[in-house]
Amino acid sequence: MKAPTLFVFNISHYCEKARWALDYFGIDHVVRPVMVGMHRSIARKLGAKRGSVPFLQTDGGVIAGSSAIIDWCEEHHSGKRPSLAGEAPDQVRALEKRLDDIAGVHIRRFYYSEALINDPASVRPIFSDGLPLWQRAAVTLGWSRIVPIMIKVMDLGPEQGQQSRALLEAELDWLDGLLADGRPYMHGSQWTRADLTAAALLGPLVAPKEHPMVHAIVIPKAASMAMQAWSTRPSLQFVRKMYAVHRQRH
Ligand SMILES: N[C@@H](CCC(=O)N[C@@H](CS)C(=O)NCC(=O)O)C(=O)O
Repeated sequence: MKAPTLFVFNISHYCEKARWALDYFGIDHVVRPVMVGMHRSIARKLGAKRGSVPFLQTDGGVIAGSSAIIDWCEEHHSGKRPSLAGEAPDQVRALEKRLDDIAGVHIRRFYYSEALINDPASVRPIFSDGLPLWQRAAVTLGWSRIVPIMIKVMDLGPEQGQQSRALLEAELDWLDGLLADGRPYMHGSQWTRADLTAAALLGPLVAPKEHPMVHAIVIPKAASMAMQAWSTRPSLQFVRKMYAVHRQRH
């Protein structure tokens, strides 16, 4: 099998989720940062049903979306690492979906609503790192046109940022509550895809040292204050622990 290629935005926490799954299962792969704006046409050309990153180019076709990529890993790993499905796969998937749909979306909107509105230049480097030279130049020259599109597509703004902050905080309350009985993982006694998802999507709030990308993100003031205020929450201590124990890189 040829090593699959994972197409990513460096900044994307959903991409970190997919990358972590590939690393966890020990599946040799290439990580390829893709230029914002070109990602959809590349995905389409490869035959992906969805244009968002992450997508994984494999011998057998393209796999789009972090959950589908975990499914693919489950089918293609060498069997050396335990499955991430957990003891109750449907319940584990429901936890994963909740994290994908709420925490993942609102942590991103909270961050970009401050960073892209107040200091868009601080976001640009992470979108050009790792690209071929001409694409880096295109991102630099086109950034002032890319930013308003991102603002529109993600519905960013000061009010939206506050709204997302509140929704994110409610999800942290929920996760704190779930972990309050001292359980080691979100469901059952095994490390599952729900735990990996929680850690990858909330990782930017914690900036764990094992994270391959988060240290390149410039954190704006309100986000940084929230990170400090939330740092002792059980949910974020859990994220730190998941990175320390389970995030081996290959
Ligand atoms: N639920 C999807 C979310 C993927 C997603 O939202 N990706 C963002 C980057 S964080 C993206 O590609 N946005 C640009 C686009 O959709 O064109 C997953 O888990 O893969």
